[in-house]
Amino acid sequence: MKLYCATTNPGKLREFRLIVEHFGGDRITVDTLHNIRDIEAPEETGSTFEENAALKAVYYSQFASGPLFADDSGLAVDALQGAPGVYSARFAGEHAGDAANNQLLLERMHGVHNRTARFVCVIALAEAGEVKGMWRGEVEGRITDDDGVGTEGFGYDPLFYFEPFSATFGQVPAEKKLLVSHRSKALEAMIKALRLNS
Ligand code: ITT
Repeated sequence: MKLYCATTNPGKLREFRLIVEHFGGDRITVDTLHNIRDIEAPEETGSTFEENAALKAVYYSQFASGPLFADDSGLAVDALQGAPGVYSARFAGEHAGDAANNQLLLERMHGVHNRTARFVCVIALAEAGEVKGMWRGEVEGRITDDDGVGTEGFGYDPLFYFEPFSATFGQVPAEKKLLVSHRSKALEAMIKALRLNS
């Protein structure tokens, strides 16, 4: 089965491909919307990951000739009442990059004792403008006390310390992150629901 994937984030796309290979074997292939950069991105107006995932999947499915999924994901920090949450990609401003977002997070967490946080991923599957299903995955960790460490992954990975690995997500290869990540959990649930698991 061919599924289209709609994301403008190369870090997500790399992980999607790897996760599908891992959990879906040869029963599923992921294709990007080749022209996604030419399509005007929808405004992410939702206040929940579910709302934004559904909004993106429905919107981009108009441009695909088959089922398409999109993910809305982010980091929820307890001491910040769940922020940056759905604003994770634009925490430090509309076009802020990972470095600026990470810098702001460290500033907000300076001197804060409770550092618990989780990554959340919601994947929505849509076809011809209609949502067919939604799956959520989460993983618990802690925000590092220092400047973060590691060059693997993307986004907040260097700041996300995962106790069972004794490392941040920025320090582990993608093949290891996918064994526990929010994105894998959501995508694996979708693959199982579609009965495409190997
Ligand atoms: P698309 O909407 O085009 O998929 P995006 O990056 O704008 O790309 P989101 O709105 O879902 O996607 O924002 C997700 C942000 O959350 C992402 O930019 C990272 O900052 C953060 N994030 C999500 N998953 C992450 C992960 O596995 N590791 C590190 N940071 C992550």
